[in-house]
Amino acid sequence: MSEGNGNSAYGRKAFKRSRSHFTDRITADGRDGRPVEAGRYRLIASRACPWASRALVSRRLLGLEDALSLGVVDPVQDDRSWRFTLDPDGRDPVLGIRYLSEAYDARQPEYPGGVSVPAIVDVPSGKLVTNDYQQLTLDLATEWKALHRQGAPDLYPAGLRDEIDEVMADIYEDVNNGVYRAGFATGQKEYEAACAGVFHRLELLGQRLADRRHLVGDSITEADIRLFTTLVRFDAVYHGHFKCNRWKLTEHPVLWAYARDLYQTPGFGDTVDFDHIKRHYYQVHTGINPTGIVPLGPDLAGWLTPHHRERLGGRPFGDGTPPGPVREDEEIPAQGRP
Ligand SMILES: N[C@@H](CCC(=O)N[C@@H](CS)C(=O)NCC(=O)O)C(=O)O
Repeated sequence: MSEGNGNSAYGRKAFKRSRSHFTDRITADGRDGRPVEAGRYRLIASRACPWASRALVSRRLLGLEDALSLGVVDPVQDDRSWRFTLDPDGRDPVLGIRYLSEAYDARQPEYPGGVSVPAIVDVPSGKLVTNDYQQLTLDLATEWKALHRQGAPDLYPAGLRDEIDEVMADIYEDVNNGVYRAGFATGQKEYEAACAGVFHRLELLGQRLADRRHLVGDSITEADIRLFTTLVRFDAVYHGHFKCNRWKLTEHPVLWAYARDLYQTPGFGDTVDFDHIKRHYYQVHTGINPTGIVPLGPDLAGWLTPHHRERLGGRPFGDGTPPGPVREDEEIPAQGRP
């Protein structure tokens, strides 16, 4: 089970993330019986969830919106987990289901692994295909190429994969998952180790990014997406709710400018809903925040201020171009934006 409602992490001192359960891959050659096909699959995501948000960014950058439709769940789960209460009649308009668990049940009745996002569902059968958040975005970048928009960036270039994988492994361990280990620790020592690890790795990443615009090569890659999805949540939820409070992102000049640069790049900030992020963490993890009170801050205005990272050079989209405007039905409501 993943972190669930936060309470499942208690009863042991260190938080452990379980492995994703369904790992079928949607590929160009359809070797798992799931060929890439426009309109056949639906991505189900929570805008609150950092793992799902990777897929939201990739889908936008690659221009897969028409090929891979999107269902967004309510940021606050109930005891049956993720639900489609943001949609008319509380049903996903394409799948016709009220709970994401229905797609999991259609795949394997009462499977014990827990219901998580991101999830890709096969529309004709209504069955979950994959909730393998680590592989999912790599496949969007490499296997879905035939359906990418013209000018889509190469987010996982063949010649840079070793370096990207290495950077992402450290980011995953110490940053993406490190904040969860700090937040869900129930022992002082475990919390301190995780929290120290978060900031140690962030300092190293800050040094790496001091004189280069992106983490690997000179363009945006999957590594930047994975760091961004944690950084954009940092001050809103990880600093307070998860007690990763040695410093705020806004106090680290390099990482704050790096995060703003990406936030202001089409495909990144236009997927972020700070309202969903805050309500999910503060209302769902009742073990950590029993009152469920959602703080008013932080002030988000800074996200739109100049970052001056162009000075470092780099070509954010390589030989490609930025994505066009967000579809009207996927725009972030005003309360979720700076
Ligand atoms: N699928 C992965 C990672 C994805 C994940 O943890 N997603 C969270 C949201 S951020 C989730 O859906 N958790 C289940 C829940 O909260 O009910 C896992 O099982 O650990």
